Amino acid sequence: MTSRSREIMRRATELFPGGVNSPVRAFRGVGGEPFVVERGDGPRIWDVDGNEFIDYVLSWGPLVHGHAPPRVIAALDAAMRRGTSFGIPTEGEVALAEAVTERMPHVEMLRFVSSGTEATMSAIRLARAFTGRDVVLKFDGCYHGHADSFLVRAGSGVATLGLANSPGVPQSLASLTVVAPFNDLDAVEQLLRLNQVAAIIVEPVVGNAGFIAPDPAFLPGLRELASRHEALLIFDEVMTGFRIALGGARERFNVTADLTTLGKVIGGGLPVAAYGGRRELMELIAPSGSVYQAGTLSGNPLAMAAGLATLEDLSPAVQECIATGTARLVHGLRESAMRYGVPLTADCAGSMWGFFFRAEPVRSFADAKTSDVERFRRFFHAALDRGVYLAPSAFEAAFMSSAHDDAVIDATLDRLDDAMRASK
Ligand code: HOZ
Repeated sequence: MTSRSREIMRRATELFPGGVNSPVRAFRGVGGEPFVVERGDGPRIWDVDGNEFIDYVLSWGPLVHGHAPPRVIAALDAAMRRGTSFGIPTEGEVALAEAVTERMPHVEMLRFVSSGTEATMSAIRLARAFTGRDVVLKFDGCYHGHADSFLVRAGSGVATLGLANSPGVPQSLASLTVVAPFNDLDAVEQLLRLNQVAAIIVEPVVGNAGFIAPDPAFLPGLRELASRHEALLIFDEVMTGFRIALGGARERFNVTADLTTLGKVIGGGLPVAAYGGRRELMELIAPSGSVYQAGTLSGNPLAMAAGLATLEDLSPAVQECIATGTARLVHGLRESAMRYGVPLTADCAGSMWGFFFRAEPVRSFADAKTSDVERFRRFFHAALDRGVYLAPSAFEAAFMSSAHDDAVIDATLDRLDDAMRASK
């Protein structure tokens, strides 16, 4: 790392735990120190020392059109001049909600919040109120934000740092969360028999334990089991929403959840998330009903404008084009690994992708943990040295944007091929 980044990180370390405002950014999963970013443009970012990187983190998913897309910047500029926050209804909230429900008709009604954690936390409260039950069923390695009920065998930073759970979560609350392995319907059925489960919450394609796709029978099986045991099914689509398909998991897998949580892409890089679903459920939220949830900056006009401009530019043709580029990148990565005899499994869904250094497919977090994390670290740094920024953890998905054109993908493949060779 060059000097300005190092100097800023030295100051940051005095001010923030680990020098960062969200754990995975600290590079603990790969070693070394994070660089400090100065700006982004399309598929690229530059650090404060002038180094350029092709970016596949994309702010951890939101930037489906890359950095500073002109349409989003123009929408923000116009919104900002009208005022930055009112705490009163605005037309922008309605316009973004209409854009969401048009693409995801099963989300009949929704509530905007400001982070994915707020969305999942609120969805669980609603599920508990509706069913009159307390237990939540989640999956090993799935991450649903940092609310107490979800910090039980979670993915993302929790997995990256090798923590099982988090101190500070009362045992009485943690005991209300039961955990099954992803892709294991028998384990789910057993837990449903033993517990009065309010909701099953799942990332339909896991992105917080690395990228893990569901077996074809898994999501339909969850739907059937949830209905049979009168539990709600919650798809946490904070990461997958508008990425695995414009209509999310319902469109891609033909399975409909009772509640859906969204985030990342719906804010176009500003802090927006949402939870929504069947009208009968959402009507229980205050002030229609008595399940309380509120937020000063919920539906913030800047965030609504950025989200709307992002979705308006994400036509089926654009989505298809990003997905094609993603598949080409993943294919090229597999070829590189084969060329150098490196065991690698790589996969994608729409504009979300990932890989593990392991020969066999990964179906669960237990599988993911047997991948060669040391090799991942070497590969991450070799890629970074060659100007490709991947997520600094073996347990995070990667993303693609409409700004990554064929030339950018070709350049990436050349650099990753060299990184693969160098990190053997
Ligand atoms: N939980 C995010 C990735 N799954 C990381 C967020 C961040 O560090 O910004």
